Amino acid sequence: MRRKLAAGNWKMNGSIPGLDMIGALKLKHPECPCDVLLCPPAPLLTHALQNTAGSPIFIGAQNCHAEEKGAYTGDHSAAMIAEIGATHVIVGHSERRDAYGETDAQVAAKAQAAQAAGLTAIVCIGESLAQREAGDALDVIRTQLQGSVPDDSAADTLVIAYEPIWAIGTGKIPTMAQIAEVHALMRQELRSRFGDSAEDIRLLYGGSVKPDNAAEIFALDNVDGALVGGASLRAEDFSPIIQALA
Ligand code: G2H
Repeated sequence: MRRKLAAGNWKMNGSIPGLDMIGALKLKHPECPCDVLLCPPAPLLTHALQNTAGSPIFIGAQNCHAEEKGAYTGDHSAAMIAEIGATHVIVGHSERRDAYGETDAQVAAKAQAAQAAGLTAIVCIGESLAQREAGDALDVIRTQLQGSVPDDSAADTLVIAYEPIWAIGTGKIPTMAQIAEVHALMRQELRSRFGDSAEDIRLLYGGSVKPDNAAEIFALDNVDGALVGGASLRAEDFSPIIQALA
């Protein structure tokens, strides 16, 4: 049985006062109905960890370097994220693939580094609007999944987030049939690669998840939760999404 996951990706948003929303979530979720993860910007990670001490909320980073250490100004390693007590890291978000030219191979290397450091890697994949309109979405997903997920991934250190690029921050979402189709494909691809353990890998949907569409998305087969951007910044938006997973 896969435990559902509500993951918040704050991107380059938030502040120390903004972390007060964690307190609001704690009050509302003394016993979490699902796993809850927040990924604030790196400078806020230690503050977020202090805020969640004693609570069931996990804290993760939004990126890591594939190397353990070295002359990589501005970067941080997976081991550093793990050392401060964070448990997850997002890799391969389309905003990083786009802005920094991250390739599937680089994403796989980051995911591998994360897993080696004891973190759970949340590997993001998703097609562009042009790819969707050209009828290539499933091929793109298959290729990204193959190239971005390390071969030796264990199910408990791997989460896949399907985020169609055209749905990110736009308020548009795919049809439920499209989401279900991609998630079924991902499960099938993972099954052929990892066998029975693929049943334990959590598959998230991401892209304009809001309180008013969460329940419908979460009712779909193979959707084990969401990677939520804008709606994870405020407790009043994120709480109903968490509740929709209960
Ligand atoms: C997709 C998502 C979070 P939003 O990037 O990963 O953002 O929910 O704002 O579309």
